[in-house]
Amino acid sequence: MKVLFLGIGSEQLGISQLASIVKEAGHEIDLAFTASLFHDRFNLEIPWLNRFFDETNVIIKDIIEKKPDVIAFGALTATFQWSIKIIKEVKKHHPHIKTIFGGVHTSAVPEVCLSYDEVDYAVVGEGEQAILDILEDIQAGGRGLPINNTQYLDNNGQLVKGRQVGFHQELDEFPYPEKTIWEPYVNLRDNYLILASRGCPYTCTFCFNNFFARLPEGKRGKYVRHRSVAHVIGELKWAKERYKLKSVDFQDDVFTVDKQWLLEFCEVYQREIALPFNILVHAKYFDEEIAKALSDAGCKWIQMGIQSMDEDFKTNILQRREKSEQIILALELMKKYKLKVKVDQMLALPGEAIDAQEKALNLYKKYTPYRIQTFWTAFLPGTEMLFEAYKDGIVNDEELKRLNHGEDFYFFRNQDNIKNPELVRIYVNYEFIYRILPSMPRFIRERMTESSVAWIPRPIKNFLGQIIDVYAGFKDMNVEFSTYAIFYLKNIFKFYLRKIGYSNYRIAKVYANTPIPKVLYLNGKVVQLNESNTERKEEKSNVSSV
Ligand code: B12
Ligand code: SF4
Repeated sequence: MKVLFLGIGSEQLGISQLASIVKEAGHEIDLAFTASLFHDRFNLEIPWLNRFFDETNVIIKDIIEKKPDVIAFGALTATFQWSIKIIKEVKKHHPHIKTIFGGVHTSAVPEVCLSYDEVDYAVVGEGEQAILDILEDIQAGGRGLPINNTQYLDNNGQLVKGRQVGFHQELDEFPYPEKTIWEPYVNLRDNYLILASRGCPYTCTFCFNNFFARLPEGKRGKYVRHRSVAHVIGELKWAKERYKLKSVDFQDDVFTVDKQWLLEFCEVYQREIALPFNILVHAKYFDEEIAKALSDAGCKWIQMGIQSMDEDFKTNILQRREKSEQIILALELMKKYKLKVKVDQMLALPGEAIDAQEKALNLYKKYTPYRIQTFWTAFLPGTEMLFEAYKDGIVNDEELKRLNHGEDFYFFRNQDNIKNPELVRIYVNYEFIYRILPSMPRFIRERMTESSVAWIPRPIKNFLGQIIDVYAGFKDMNVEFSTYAIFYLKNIFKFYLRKIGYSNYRIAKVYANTPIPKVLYLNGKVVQLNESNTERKEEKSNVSSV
């Protein structure tokens, strides 16, 4: 069958993984992608420029021409409505095309997704087995027995729910993600996205892990799982050769969660890959041995969620258990080992006292990170935080509906949940200080207070804050910034090429046309198998998985 995946704004690792699985099962795979410039659901939001560069209609036309059997999409709350618009148009021309939705938004509110007639299957939770089972079901004529991790409406409009099974335990059993489908659209060389593990030991009330970890019925298995070091290194070796990688971006929720794995990884990575890399950590999983190993291995940037400096609020309401001393220790160690840290700080958390911002500001004055990234609390569907906000009347019925349908969802700029304009004004002042603080000399930093910036008009604060933040990103050689800028430049170039009728320009340059190796897991080690490698083929009967 021809399975076409939809992509928007950036690579989606879930799609890369599913595409490789679907391909290995013998189906044809394809990707329709839009950069969605200036409305990338990531950072930049300039509506009039977005209208100018909008190419949703190009995608729709492309899909109508390609006429796939199946369209598959991994929905985030911010991208859900975009995908609905596409499938509505496509289905007008080809009503027989089946659509499969998965991803965190679908997993949070499957019944909302299925309320759109154009969505045929909603996958809840991990989708590797579910997508294969659905494709089989479609091939057999459709809507047979319930499918695990899947929901759909039968011919009478009745909801059929498959069992929610546990998490896949052996990540090495999956083939390497299919990166090649992104080559025409995404810059894979400058900042290569990869995951070495899945899951998080926490279930913070505002995060998707809050419900995702609890999806399975009965035995769920371990939620935090790692690929073997060899499996990760194998993928990076392949990618290094094919794209001449410049840096690697690990998107694991807490990269340091398994210390033994981490120390082994750092040693092998330094020897075999030796490229700068970025990670995300949690203060509770950070000590001197880890900091040193990361630094020796070439780690450059670390992202650490601090979110709130009110310890009680954090423990009782956010379900985050780290202590302020652990945060301070982590920041000190990062400084000692020259690991550039970018911290996440939340604004307008419901129920958090405003003096928590003052505590955070004092922390950042003393242990100044390279960047303080602010997030206005966004209520994600499926999370306890949204549930509580609804119960407390912070979110009303209409707002709940709009959130669950993914309408008007902004991650960075959401200020809707604070009804008091005076409070918004104070938060805006803190946001401005956080943005500029890392670029200020010490003597100014120490004198900065919320009231000292209150006189600056708000539009100037917004503009200046963004400019200084971007300046700091480039000055500190934050690879995310340069990659983002290059992505925009290349896509604008591509947009104009398309206007003059040329559409074959590829964004990722391929240096060595190495096919993605098949991976064998043999006696606890990963072995790579090429088609020509007959010796290894003979060993196939001894291996535990392919
Ligand atoms: C890497 C990452 C990014 C990267 C890559 C973008 C991407 N879309 O993956 C970058 C940095 C660009 C990014 C940006 C954003 N991100 Co982000 N990001 C992540 C992160 C850390 C990992 C995602 C991932 O690869 N997971 C691993 C894969 C294997 O899991 P998965 O995607 O869930 O896929 C599995 C299942 O969901 C399912 N599945 C997924 N898709 C499909 C499709 C089909 C057809 C099927 C059957 C199944 C299926 O099967 C997959 C395999 O088991 C997650 C947190 C997390 N740990 O998941 C946040 C996360 C996805 N991001 C989030 C958000 C909010 C964003 C932004 C909107 C925020 C922002 N403004 O920065 C933007 C959106 C950009 C965009 N256009 O997509 C939220 C989404 C919450 C929500 N309800 O929508 C998450 C969950 C973090 C959180 N706060 O809770 N992000
Ligand atoms: S520690 Fe981070 S990734 Fe883990 S549940 Fe909390 S916010 Fe989500």
